[in-house]
Amino acid sequence: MKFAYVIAGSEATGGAGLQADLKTFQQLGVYGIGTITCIVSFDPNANWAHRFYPIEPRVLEEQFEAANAAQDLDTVKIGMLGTPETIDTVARALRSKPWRHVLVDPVLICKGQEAGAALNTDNALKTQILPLASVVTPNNFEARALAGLDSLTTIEDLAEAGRRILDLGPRGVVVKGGIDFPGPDAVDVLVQRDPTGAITTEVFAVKKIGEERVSGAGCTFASAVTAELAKGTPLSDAVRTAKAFITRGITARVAGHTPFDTVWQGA
Ligand code: PXL
Repeated sequence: MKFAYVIAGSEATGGAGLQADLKTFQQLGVYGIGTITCIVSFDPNANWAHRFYPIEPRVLEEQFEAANAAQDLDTVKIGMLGTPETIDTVARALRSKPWRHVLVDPVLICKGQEAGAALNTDNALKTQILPLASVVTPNNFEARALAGLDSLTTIEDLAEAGRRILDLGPRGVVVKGGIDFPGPDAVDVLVQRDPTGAITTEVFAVKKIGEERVSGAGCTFASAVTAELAKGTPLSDAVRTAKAFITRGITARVAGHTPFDTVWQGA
């Protein structure tokens, strides 16, 4: 059995966060184990405003202890952390043992949330979590924030953002253009630094499936990469598989009474 571990937030509608991560792990044939950092419960009577509850650090540590006592985990995905205190706790836990892969999905805001609400959280993520990452998967907004660039409108911009984020420590960065990227294609750029220090760039493009955001897409993509890495797949092939997986999941998206459709991992 191959195991994939995720440290992320619970999302009450089932569309994103830990729920999307575990569904993705299952679908890609790895045994998923999750540790909850926070609960996002939303308010359906207030336009689905985010209601956010951090998990007490001690409870987070206990989950980490139990997960890692139960199985020999070496591949972890980090999703939404939420507060500087949670980031401290997760950074300490990650440093307590060696990992083969630490994939960080740098969730800065959720769809529909106000941008820039929590600058201290963003800064803590950048200074404490990113240096522990082997792979980072920022979306267009997160890549601009982390790379300090105003706009990403060309493939070269995506690659430049990726190179700047490589300087924060990871071996690989997948910059996702998403629907904000101009043109008919959903373009992702993988930038990797090999052991000799040489930087390679690969472009993954498929036709966009509409121009609407789909909830859980980022979480699902990052957990698909994580599941593949857990199986021993090289990063470039893991990204290719994850891109095909999210393309199928978005094509088969599920509507609800929520502002955004959500990914169907079972497609
Ligand atoms: O899609 C980003 C995201 C990640 N994790 C959790 C979330 C969201 C967005 O709502 O709630 C827990």
